[in-house]
Amino acid sequence: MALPEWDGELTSVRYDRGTGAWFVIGVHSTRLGPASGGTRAMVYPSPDDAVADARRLAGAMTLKMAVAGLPMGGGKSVIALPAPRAELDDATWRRILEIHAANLELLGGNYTTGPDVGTCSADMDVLAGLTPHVFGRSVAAGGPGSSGPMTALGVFAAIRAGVAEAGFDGVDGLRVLVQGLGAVGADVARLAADAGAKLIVTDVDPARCAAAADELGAEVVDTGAVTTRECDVLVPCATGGLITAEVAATVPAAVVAGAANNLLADPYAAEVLRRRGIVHAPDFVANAGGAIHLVGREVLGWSADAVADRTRAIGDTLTGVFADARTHGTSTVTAAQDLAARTLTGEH
Ligand code: HCI
Repeated sequence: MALPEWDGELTSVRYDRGTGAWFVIGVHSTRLGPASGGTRAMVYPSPDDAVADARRLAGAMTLKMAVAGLPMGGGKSVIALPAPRAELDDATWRRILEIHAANLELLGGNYTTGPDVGTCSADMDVLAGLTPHVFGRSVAAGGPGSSGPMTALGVFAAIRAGVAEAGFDGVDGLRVLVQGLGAVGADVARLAADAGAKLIVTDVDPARCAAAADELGAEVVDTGAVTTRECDVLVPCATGGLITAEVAATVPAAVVAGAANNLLADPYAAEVLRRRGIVHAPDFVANAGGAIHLVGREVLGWSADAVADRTRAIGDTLTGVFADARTHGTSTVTAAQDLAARTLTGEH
């Protein structure tokens, strides 16, 4: 395997012959506290891709925690599955969680996991029976439950801040295109519809689109149209990598603000968006509501109301990031990275 340079602290990689799964944990930084970030379980083209994804996602978690003011470092787990999760039998999935829990135990609390793409609160309940280094158990099991609603609330605050920065007078009447109607995207769509947006939606699952059309009056478009359909606000809530430099140069939106981690396929895309005057809410700022929920409830002892208040404050953080970017003539990603760096180096 090629070993490109990485600025993180540790990567653990394990292959299990019995299940055919690869287990990767990227511990990017423990500078502000124990590393933390979810467990992503999906099929990858190769184990190298899984390692690269875990490292990139772990790095984003470090920035997310720093900007959100949470006393945690950044990490992420990736389980590269031998087949899509829906095709795995229960015993195989259980065995996969057992091996993951054993890896978490080996890291001894320097990394705590939680749910991410491909895992849910019920999986955290299983892990929590095997290791204490788990956030996000179900409410029934004594945990704080899904982080989806708080992630969505924070993304909606980011949309509002982005819309204001772009010179619009609120979300009412704007064309808001939501890509991905999973736990987060479906909630964001609901919040946008309640605020009077003209909703446009797309998802790989036609049933989810039909539900959004029914319940929210959304217009449904083809998944392929997401970067070419004209809209005011593009809200990516599927997996990352949507915005390549080429897409950044052509996407017909005024604001880009969503939940997907690692939205930019190419860091240069942020600069392309800036030059086109497109307001871009960096993913690691906009989608921090989930981390605020888990760390707020489980580490800091915050009430649900306090978590919601801190999550809504993502809008104010972004307003500051947009102003910094304008002042210094940088992309919003650079401005948000600088904000994180000031916390990480102890400068305020
Ligand atoms: C994320 O924001 O991508 C994951 C949130 C999270 C935060 C802390 C532990 C697990 C997951």
